[in-house]
Amino acid sequence: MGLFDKLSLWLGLKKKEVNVLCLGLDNSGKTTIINQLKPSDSQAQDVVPTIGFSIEKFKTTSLSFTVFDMSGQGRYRNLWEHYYKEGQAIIFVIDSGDQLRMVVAKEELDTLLNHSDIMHRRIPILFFANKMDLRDAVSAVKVSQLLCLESIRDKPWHICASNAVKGEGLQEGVDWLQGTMAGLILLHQLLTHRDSVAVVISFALL
Ligand SMILES: Nc1nc2c(ncn2[C@@H]2O[C@H](COP(=O)(O)OP(=O)(O)O)[C@@H](O)[C@H]2O)c(=O)[nH]1
Ligand SMILES: [Mg+2]
Repeated sequence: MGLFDKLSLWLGLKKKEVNVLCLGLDNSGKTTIINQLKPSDSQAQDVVPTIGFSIEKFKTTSLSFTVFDMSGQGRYRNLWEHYYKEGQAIIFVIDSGDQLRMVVAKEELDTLLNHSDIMHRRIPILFFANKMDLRDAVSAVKVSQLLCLESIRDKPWHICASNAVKGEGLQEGVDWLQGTMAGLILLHQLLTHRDSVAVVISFALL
């Protein structure tokens, strides 16, 4: 069973599908990460090649990943933006060894954060400072500084150093995403069932 299937089991999400957007520049390691997260016993993948830009879609039992390469595709942006509304969590992957393109990664992140379908939502963002094994790789703290992550105040976010080829660092990220999503789901349930929760608490206090 893969990491994300364990996560969905733990959350009791057997039937519900959670949409995770996996974003980042091309070559940052997104496909490698998603492959590592897939259940080891079901490597079936549904890759949808699209002329001009690429969207990969992977499905596990209850999680649906949509993967975009964000660079070099500005002119296709309006075609994939409509996936933003559906996303309930974001995994943003950075090539820590590619300092030259870190500026481009920051621009893409800023564009994403300022998008009307993302801006006002408390959608959790997990950053992978990937390719930590490369000699030129900068630390996760440095990546966080270069991307100005401290300025993200209205969304839960977390950054993990990772080596996707070896699968290192991925579990830590998944653990964080698991905890954060569970907290958000609980909060949502508490708010939507406010009245019944109040009744239960009143009875408990009697
Ligand atoms: N050294 C190293 N190479 C990696 C790592 N993650 C991915 N790669 C390699 O980087 C290249 C691009 O990876 P890929 O997953 O296709 O990137 P994508 O374009 O973001 O989907 C491939 O050759 C991967 O094997 C990593 O953590 N360390
Ligand atoms: Mg890819």
